[in-house]
Amino acid sequence: MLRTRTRLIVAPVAAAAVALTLAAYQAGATEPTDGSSHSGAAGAAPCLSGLDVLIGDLDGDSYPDRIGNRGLDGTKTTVEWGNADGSFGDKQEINDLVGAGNDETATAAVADFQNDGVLDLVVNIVEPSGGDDPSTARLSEYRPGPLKRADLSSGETQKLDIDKHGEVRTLGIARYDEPVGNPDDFPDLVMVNYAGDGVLERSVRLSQADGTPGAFSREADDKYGDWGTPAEPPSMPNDGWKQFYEPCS
Ligand SMILES: [Ca+2]
Ligand SMILES: [Ca+2]
Ligand SMILES: [Ca+2]
Repeated sequence: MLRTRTRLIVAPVAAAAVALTLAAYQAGATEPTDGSSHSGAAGAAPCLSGLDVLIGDLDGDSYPDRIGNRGLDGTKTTVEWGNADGSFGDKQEINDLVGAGNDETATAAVADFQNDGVLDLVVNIVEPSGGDDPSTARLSEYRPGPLKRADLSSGETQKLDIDKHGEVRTLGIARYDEPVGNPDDFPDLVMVNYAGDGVLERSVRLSQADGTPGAFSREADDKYGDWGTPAEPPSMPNDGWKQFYEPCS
């Protein structure tokens, strides 16, 4: 009789243990298989490997990817997709990934703009004019991650006006105090545009309340903008990543 009672008690406990294990497994296995939807489960926070390489998940598969930014001006961005074993795939140029034409230049800024644990992309594609007048960008977009590996597209792409006052030459992130209200922890955008007639302008786009890059603001540009010439260009902050991310341990 005692033995039977024991078995009756043990059985539900064992079933509960199995259920708990399954729930824990399911909670950890939330990464999407096609990289096209938000995982909801953030991987490790992005971190810096040296000055010009950011390690973080860009496609939402939970494995860290390697984003290169040689020169820290957004003109030589590269992506190496991370594998499950911690290794990285071949280095791919931003121009190829976003489908820029032979005569076009893709400029990019990668950061976790809304701090949800997945990296996001700001990209501008323009065919440089080479003349006195600036060209109009073919595309200026904010692409919240996760991004598709094939073409860095996002399911939530938004148009940006970063080409509003000229041709984007360099692009990056920076931390600016908000001109009105409190400073926030969302990366801001900074760029140097060719405005025409030999004038280069540094312009900024401050983050909005949800982290999305905002629109052009005269007030912000009066405070943080600058201008110069190709011979004496306005300075471009190059410590944006350092302002937001710690070195990888
Ligand atoms: Ca990844
Ligand atoms: Ca993000
Ligand atoms: Ca900000």
